[in-house]
Amino acid sequence: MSSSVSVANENGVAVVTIDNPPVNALSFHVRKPLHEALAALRDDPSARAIVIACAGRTFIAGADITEFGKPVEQPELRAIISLLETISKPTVAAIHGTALGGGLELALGCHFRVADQAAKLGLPEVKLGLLPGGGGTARLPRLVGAAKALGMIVSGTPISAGEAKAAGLVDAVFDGNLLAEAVRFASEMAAGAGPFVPVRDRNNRLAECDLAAFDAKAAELARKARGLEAPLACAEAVRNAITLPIDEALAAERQLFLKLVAGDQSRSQRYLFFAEREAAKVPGKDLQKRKIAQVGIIGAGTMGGGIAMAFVNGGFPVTLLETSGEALDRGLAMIEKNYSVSVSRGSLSEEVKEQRLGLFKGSTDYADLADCDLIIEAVFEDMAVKKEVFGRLDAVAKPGAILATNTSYLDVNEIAASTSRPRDVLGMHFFSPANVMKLLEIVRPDKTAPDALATVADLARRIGKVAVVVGVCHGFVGNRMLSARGAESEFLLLEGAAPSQVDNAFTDFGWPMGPFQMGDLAGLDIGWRNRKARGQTAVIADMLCEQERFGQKTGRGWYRYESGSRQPAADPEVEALIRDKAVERGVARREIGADEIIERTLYPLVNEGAKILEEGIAARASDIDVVWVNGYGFPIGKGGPMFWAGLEWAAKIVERLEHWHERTGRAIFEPAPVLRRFAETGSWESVGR
Ligand code: 3H9
Repeated sequence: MSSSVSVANENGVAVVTIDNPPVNALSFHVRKPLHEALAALRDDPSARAIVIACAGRTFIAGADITEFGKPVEQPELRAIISLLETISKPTVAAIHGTALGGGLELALGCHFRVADQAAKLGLPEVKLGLLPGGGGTARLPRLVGAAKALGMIVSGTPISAGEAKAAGLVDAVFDGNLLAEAVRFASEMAAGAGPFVPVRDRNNRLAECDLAAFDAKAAELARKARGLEAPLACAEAVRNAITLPIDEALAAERQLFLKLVAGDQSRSQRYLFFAEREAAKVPGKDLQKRKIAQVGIIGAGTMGGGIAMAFVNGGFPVTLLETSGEALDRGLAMIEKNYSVSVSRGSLSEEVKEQRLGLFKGSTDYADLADCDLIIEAVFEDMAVKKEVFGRLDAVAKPGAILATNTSYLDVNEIAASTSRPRDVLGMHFFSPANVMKLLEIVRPDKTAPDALATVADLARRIGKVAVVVGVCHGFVGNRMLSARGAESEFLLLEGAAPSQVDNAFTDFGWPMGPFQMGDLAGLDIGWRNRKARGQTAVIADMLCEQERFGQKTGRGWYRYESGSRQPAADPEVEALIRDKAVERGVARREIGADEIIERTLYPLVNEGAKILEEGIAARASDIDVVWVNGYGFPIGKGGPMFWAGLEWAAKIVERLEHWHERTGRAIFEPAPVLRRFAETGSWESVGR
């Protein structure tokens, strides 16, 4: 028997153990021996019951994602589940770690599921642009009801063993030796302790379903899907489970799965799954990490407070430093308010809130940072101010403490050089709100020690961030490319597009919102202040700010917001202002289509990404995609700008960039050599530096 699957007999209970590190995915080399083992045990009288368990850190994490897109090797997962359902002795899945996707579907093929109390169970296929394709959409509703199944399948979020027990997904939860308990449980069932009916034959929960309520919920989910096909297919498949005989529902699920797995959206989302894991592989990741027990944050504004919350939420005590008692009180009050909002929404208990608040220590004295292992400054974005802060840190921080700046644009080499310990200095660029947004750009100056980098990358994962290591340049990866994306915005307006047309082109593409809506949400005054500090101007945005149109917070920006509403309404005043400016500057106005908007915003975005790759600011094209999907809302169904460049056909991008370059003379459109090579080879990997 293959080493991936082994069988042992424990007092008449056959224990089938899958051992396929790291996560026991159902690769072909597992499926084949598993099928053979179950077929043999079905007819083996010495086995009164069967337990399926896994070695290592987890139960089965799903199908082997690397096999998608290749010809399927038999037996398929569905055949194994069908075989399981022909077994006329109790079958029990013993779940520890996570039972995900095809792993949970295999468990649904068993008569019973028992779980360790720390286990999690879910069908996360939707996050890969798929739906459960091993019968999960037909079997899960039979155990937990259609409404609960719909929620689990469309969100892809796993539930705890306790919740699974309450919902009817697992039959018993154990605290202790799971395998021994599972064998005992199976033995009792074999001795007649309870009926054992295949899940496919249990229809009671389905009969309870209110189809009209289900449809209303499904319609609501469809509205939120934003162009993604998988959530809609999930809802359709669960509905089939209610309305069709199970074999028809299973056949329909299969068809939906095959369509999704062959499509660009799932390809993009699977690519992103591996891209995120690749980004985590930072140079020196196997080095001994520095010990981080206490974190210091300088600046208790929106950014500093959010960063502090991110660490506290990850269990780290934080010393929060401000220049004055009032500023500190304001910052701490804001943090408390944020936690209270979570409590009122039911996402946090009062007890956890209190525990978290207990991890904050406020201070106005740099000396209080002396015991911190990592200190992050989140003060005003000004080189002189940053240098002063780092000078003071240099004086008080203990040897080996990592000193980080949260700058969004500034030269981290220069900041590092202003200290006596550049090996300990790096950038940690969080995204607002920092306790929510998953992206962290770890900015690596020339002299940072590899173990400092590895420590921060490891820490990022521990506080739930998706970290990407980037090099030093103005704006790093994300904000530098954002500038390229926005460079044409005002030209588009002057030449004839309304802000809403630009934003609609973006939302039709799959962005959560367009650049003007985004500006209004973030506050137009922020960009205005930055421009003024850098001696820059923006023709229309500056004028809006001069009229105190700062966006949502003042009720007027690129759009108008009626009394406290967040719903943007087109504002004729802004449109008139744009028209006047166009006349003043002699710009002829014309009809501008969505294609042109995409070409003049997203093609430069890709082009800038290519330059970033060429300069080595990002190590991989996939790192750039991870930044854009996690930090800026690039639609996941398109995989990020660099992946999308392949989907969009890079030769066309080059050709259109050349067209706009010729027409405008603007450098933003000059195709990067790396992009040209990508257009020829179809691979960013071959672009070399
Ligand atoms: C499915 O099941 C379809 C079925 O419905 C229908 C079939 C017909 N396959 O995340 P980690 C690798 S779709 C292949 O760092 P963690 C991963 O790339 C599947 N490889 O660990 C990494 O490799 P490397 C539905 C996989 O402890 C290593 O394992 N299931 C798979 O932080 C460690 O991963 C899912 O979507 C896989 N399925 O988290 C679950 N999973 O070391 C996907 C992981 O070379 N997986 N790898 O970079 C996860 O969510 C997390 O990996 C898990 C562990 C929570 C399990």
